[in-house]
Amino acid sequence: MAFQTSSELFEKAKKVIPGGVNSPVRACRSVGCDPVFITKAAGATLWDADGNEYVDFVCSWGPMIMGHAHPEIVEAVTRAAASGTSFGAPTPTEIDLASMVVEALPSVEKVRFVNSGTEATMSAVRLARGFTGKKVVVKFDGCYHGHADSFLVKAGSGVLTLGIPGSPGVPEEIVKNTLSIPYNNEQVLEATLRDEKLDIACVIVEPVAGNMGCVPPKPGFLKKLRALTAERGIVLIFDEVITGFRLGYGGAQQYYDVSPDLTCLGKIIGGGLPVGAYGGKAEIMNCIAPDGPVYQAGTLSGNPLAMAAGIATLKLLQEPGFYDRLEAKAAGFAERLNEVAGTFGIPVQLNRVGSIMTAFFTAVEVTDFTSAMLADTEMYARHYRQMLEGGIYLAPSQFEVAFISAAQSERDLDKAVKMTEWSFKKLVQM
Ligand code: KE4
Repeated sequence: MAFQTSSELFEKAKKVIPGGVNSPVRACRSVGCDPVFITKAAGATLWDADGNEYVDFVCSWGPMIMGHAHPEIVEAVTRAAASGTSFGAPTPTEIDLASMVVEALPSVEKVRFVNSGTEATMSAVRLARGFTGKKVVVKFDGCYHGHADSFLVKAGSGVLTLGIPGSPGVPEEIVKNTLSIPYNNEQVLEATLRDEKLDIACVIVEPVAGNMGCVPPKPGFLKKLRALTAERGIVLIFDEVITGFRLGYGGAQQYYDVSPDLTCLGKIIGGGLPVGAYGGKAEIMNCIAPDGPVYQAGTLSGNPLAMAAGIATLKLLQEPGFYDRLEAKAAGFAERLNEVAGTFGIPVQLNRVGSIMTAFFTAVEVTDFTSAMLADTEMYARHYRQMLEGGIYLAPSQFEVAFISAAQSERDLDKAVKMTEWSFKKLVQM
């Protein structure tokens, strides 16, 4: 195919794909520019159709914790492909990855693979409703659990970024059973979960919110949530699609020492291929077909390529000291960003948990959806465009996170700090 620039490709894409993208946030609408089309990636580097090079902090929204085209992951997928890509039948590798997940997460006795985080959370909620015989799902304002109907109520990520109130196409009858309450608010949490009039099946939470930007749980919030849900046999679902194998090999549930009833996974466990998973107590998981009556299925669930990529990735994450090194790298980088912001007097709240972080352009501490919404999205958009120009690839939304991966070198981080200085200097001059 003849050489085509990103803008030529975008024009072509828009003719055959809605918005020219296969996921809304990629359209860069909230940061006031057109997307670049990526043609190649290796390690922490992305190349676009115009030949520009970027240091990647999006990491495909989380999966690429080992960086792009990691040789051991590529080799595992290539080898698997040579033996066939999908059989629609059980394979040994599904047991291998399932066993690794069960071993990593003590709260997970059984796990079912699906093909996306959305499928994982959608299935976990259906399972919780089936297991309890109850209807109401409690979520938190600004948290995003994928695009299943029940979740598109005050959701985060693209829904928040694009300012879509919820979503047309989701009937009132569906969303009336979804109750969204403020994140990090123990008073409202207690009043809601103790309200006997509410027929609550489950609470689903991002143990670290990553879809209104990075918002850590306040000390004690998750433990309070665990205690209140246990009181009434409400199923507690940790949506660890971002935090799973990201905050540590045991995810957020190990990091905060809180044990949910069900866990949803995605992103990292697929090593860049389409995988989601939901798992938890055998007592609950045994309600899933074919053992139980709650139905869930998938043509490509557990397919050999995705399993091979996931197994190779988790093996690399088991390397002794991996997360300590990632934490040190992320902490050092965050400290340097804070210094730069202080130098230019730009109001920035840098929220970080492990290798997940967000720089909110606001002077107000960001602890929930309401405070996140005070961030200056225009200033973020200018910063985004300037950093892109400077060869740094950030999330095209103030309400997403940046990821530190094993692949970013000190040189890459130095460049990112230098470009941040350059961008902030331009911001204060405007
Ligand atoms: P997917 O269906 O996109 O694989 O996963 C949905 C999902 C579920 N739970 C959490 C906590 C998530 O963050 C996500 C998806 N994350 C977004 C970005 N924050 C994916 C990017 C996109 O939508 O293009």
